[in-house]
Parts: sequence; C-alpha cells; structure tokens
Amino acid sequence: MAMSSILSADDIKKALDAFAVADSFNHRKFFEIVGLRAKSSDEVKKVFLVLDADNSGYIEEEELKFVLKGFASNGRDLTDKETKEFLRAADKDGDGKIGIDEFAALVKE
Ligand SMILES: [Ca+2]
Ligand SMILES: [Ca+2]
Repeated sequence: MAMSSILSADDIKKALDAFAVADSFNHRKFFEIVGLRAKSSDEVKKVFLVLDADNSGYIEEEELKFVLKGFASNGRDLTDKETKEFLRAADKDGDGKIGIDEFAALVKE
C-alpha cells in the first residue's frame, strides 16, 4: 500500500516542507498538516501498516527514525533527538516501541 493512496500528495509535501529543518519536527502538527488527524481509524491503521516496514506489528525506534520516508521517499531522517521525543510521546506502556493502539491514540491526541 502506498501512502499516496491514503493521504494527498500535496498534504504530504506540505507537511514535509514544514519540518524540513533538523530538530523542528512536531508530531502533533505533522499529523494535522498531513491530514491524518481527520482520517478514520481504518485509514490510520493503514498508515501504521506502511510505517511498520518489517511487519513486526510495532514501529520500533529504528523505523521511527525513517518515519518520514514512509510518507515520501525524499522525506528526511529524524534526528536522534526527534526520534526519542516522538517515541516518548507515543510509547505509553514503555516497551520501547509503538503499537497500533498507541499510534492511533497519538494521532487523535
Ligand atoms: Ca516494525
Ligand atoms: Ca509501546
């Protein structure tokens, strides 16, 4: 499944442009600009499945670092600081990775 079949390519570009500078990433604003907040839970789940590149059922820290590439192949890598902050915000049960429920909750938060 390609991300562009779930979200609009224009919104993805806008969201990537908004956080082009290192350490500027804000997941709340990103999910809003990219249009994910307005999507149904089914669509949010599809996005999660794209971002879970190794199909482990979780977005691990290594996957989170490259999360923007899941939206567009030219997305930048998150910095270590951004990756850790993103993970801390999402990982409510503290197992070091993001499950589908944690992801869905974060998107709607
Ligand atoms: Ca994974
Ligand atoms: Ca977790």
